Amino acid sequence: MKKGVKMNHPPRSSYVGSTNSELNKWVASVAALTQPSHIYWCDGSEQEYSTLCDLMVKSGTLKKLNPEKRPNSYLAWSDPSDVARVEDRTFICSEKQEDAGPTNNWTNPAEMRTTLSHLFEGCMKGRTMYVIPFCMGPLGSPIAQYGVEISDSPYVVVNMKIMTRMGLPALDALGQGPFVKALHSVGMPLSDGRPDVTWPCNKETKYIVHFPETREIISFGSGYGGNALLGKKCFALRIASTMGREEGWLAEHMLILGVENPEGEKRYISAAFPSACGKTNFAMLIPPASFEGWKVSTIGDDIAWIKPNSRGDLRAINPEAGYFGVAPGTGMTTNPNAMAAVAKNTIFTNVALTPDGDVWWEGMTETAPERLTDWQGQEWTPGCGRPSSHPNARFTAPANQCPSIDPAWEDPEGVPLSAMIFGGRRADTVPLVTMARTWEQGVYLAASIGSETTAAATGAVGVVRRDPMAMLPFAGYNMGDYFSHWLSFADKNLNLPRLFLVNWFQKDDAGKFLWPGYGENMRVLEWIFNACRGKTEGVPTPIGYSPKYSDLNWSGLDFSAEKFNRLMTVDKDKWTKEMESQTEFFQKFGPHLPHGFHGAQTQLKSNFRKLDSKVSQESQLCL
Ligand code: TSX
Ligand code: MN
Repeated sequence: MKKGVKMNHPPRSSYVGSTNSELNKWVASVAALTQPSHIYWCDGSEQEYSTLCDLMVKSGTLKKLNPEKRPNSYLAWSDPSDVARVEDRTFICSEKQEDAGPTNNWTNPAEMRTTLSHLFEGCMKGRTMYVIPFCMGPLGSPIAQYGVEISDSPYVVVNMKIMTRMGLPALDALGQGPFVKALHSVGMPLSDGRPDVTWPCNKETKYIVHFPETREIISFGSGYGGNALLGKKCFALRIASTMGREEGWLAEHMLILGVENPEGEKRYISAAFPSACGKTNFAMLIPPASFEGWKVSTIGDDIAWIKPNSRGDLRAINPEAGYFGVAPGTGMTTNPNAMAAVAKNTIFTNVALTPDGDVWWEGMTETAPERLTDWQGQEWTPGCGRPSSHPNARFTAPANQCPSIDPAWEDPEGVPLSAMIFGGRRADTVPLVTMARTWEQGVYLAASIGSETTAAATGAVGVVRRDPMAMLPFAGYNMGDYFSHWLSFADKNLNLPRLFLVNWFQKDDAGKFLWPGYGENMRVLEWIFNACRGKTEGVPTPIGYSPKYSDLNWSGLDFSAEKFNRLMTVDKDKWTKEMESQTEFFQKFGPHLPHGFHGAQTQLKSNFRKLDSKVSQESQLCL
């Protein structure tokens, strides 16, 4: 036996096959197509996790970190060409193109299946095919859903162990029931004894494909993040959003947090933000010292599944069991809870290695270590002009290691939502916080959120890239129909949460952030907590209700009424342009755009006519 083959030998399965005949049939057919050397059924045990990590340490995929600095933790460096989700290679293959909508790539499903079956033929040669049963959501929860990923990547197995309820308990709970088929290959067969590389992937060909009608996912060519950990974006957002539309629930790109006041009253709030707005930071917010007795707790940092219960409450679960968070920018000043969560039992990907076997990334500490090995294995010093970590470097950490984890985070019934927040990254126009008047207005404003582009992303600076509900890359069906699905919740006699719009990112004329953000967002969160309980009125503005300066608790922060009023301004001229730009964006949905959106915009325009901008600003200035 050749050396390379032996290194790739899998651990011994604790079981082979399942009682689910559909699953057994599928595994057999995939094995016949992909021709792996071994088939391994994952049991999800700690022992299996350790064995696979050891295997990857031997093959060079992982480095074991210093157990004194970072117990039971590992570092992976990916291929430089395989560092992020590939949106232009992501497809929604519904029978009709119209059902994928104008914001998704579409290919006819039969045609796509032909393409993929050629790519998958023999694509696991020389590798082990792992069968990974998993549950999204607490095991046995009425809101949870099951999936099985077949993958030829042991890195996927150990990440799925952290990110989902994976292995025998999930398989047992699945029983004979239905499951989402999620097929993944790194797309690099080891034919004829070809040696492996430390990060196998296919540099030429990548496909991230969803078949919403048959609830299947097929991913080829990438081993990274959302391209490969198929329970997350592919299942919990794209496939689940189509399930939710059919079944009357929502799969959303939202964090979920709990807020408790000093009197012990508690509410749960979800929040949707586009990428690079600090969702994980907000989910793990630590109130300023002056907020004595207030507690913020974390249920989830990325995805919420929201389902009405029999009493008409919207109950939310976090379908995930871990955090797959962006490392750069995460540090003791920005997010101490996340730093505690990644202190042990964590897989790091594309961050730098310290000489003493720990990890480092930009923003982890104020001053960089004198010497590092960067994410590409090169020597690195603070002055060398390159970042030590890839900007999209990640940690994979168990959710329950976060000190702010909410006691109810695994409640199978979910937590009841009192408010939903929508935010974007806007230098002006969108105020710090407003509460929508109605569900319809809130849904319209949520569909209008977006972030201003930075030079890095597109070259054009200051152009708003709309990202409705932060779901643009994650809707598994026509986004116009998605808006209608959201609006339909108003007709169901539910206890609907109040909807809020926030913007932490306004800038002054010199380009400086006007709002300190981070923990200081607690001041806004307190107002939201009170507003959704009807404990504070707010001042009417054309786009909803906003707090007066005196409605916020300013203790411990030197922040003037003048600055606050600037952050709260709803400028008529800016909003006239804003609504024109919104209209232009929504035009692409054609006949799929709900009538309610025309109504919402007509209403907004009439509000601006009625409430002259000067009057509304003066009313806000009543201190
Ligand atoms: O996560 C962020 N949040 C939410 C926190 C709960 N970030 C980081 C975004 C990138 C991931 C923020 N950045 C936030 C914010 O509220 N606000 C800003 C903008 C900002 C940046 C630096 C400062 C202030 C605001 N610095 C000082 O005020 C010193
Ligand atoms: Mn996300």
